[in-house]
Amino acid sequence: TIRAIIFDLDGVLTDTAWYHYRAWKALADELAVPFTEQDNEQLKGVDRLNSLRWIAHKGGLVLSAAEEERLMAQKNAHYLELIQHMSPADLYPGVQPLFAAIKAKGWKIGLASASKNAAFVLDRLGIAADFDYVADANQVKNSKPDPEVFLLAAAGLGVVPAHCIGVEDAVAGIEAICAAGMRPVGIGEPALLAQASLVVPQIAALSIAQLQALA
Ligand code: B16
Ligand code: MG
Repeated sequence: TIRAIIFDLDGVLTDTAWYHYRAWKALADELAVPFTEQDNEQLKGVDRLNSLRWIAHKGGLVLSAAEEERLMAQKNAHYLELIQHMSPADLYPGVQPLFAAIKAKGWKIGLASASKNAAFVLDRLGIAADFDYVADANQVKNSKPDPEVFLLAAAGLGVVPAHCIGVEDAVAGIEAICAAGMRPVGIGEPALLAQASLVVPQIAALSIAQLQALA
């Protein structure tokens, strides 16, 4: 039985992944570390500190705690600037009808995001009120692929993980869903998200019938 669908935010409901990429790219350029869109795939679902450390490691840089703080603040300021003008028009097509179908089934809707900016983005997208529970990076200690944020979302919804489906675009996110004991649905490349029970190219291609069939 399915009782809840728990969504990742960036790359599943909206394309903030692109804005994260642009903000990290600008920082990497400044640090003279080569950084491509392919590199950025590795950072999807990875929290801010671990993303910075990944880039520093790629460039062979060792950063002090103070430098890490400064660079994270700089990246986030740039990212916030980029997402200021987001609006309901930035919601991926298909999200609203899918949410309506989920509610019609009586299933709950949760969020499990590695972003500290999740609440702001939900607000800009005009979908904050659709969620029965929102779990984000402000509440958890361990970043995806650790299952903590998905487990927190399930607990907040009052649904046991075995009755939840998690929807993710990131490799680390699919791992987190599996580790939480939920059924994983991937958005993106089947080759990249091989651990998922079902992979669709974008959320518009995900039907309630496909979710029901995972029961
Ligand atoms: P912030 P998600 C993740 O969000 C992004 O995929 C990842 O690229 C980003 O580094 C992370 O949030 C942290 O975001 O700097 O805003 O706290 O995909 O788990 O919704
Ligand atoms: Mg994501």
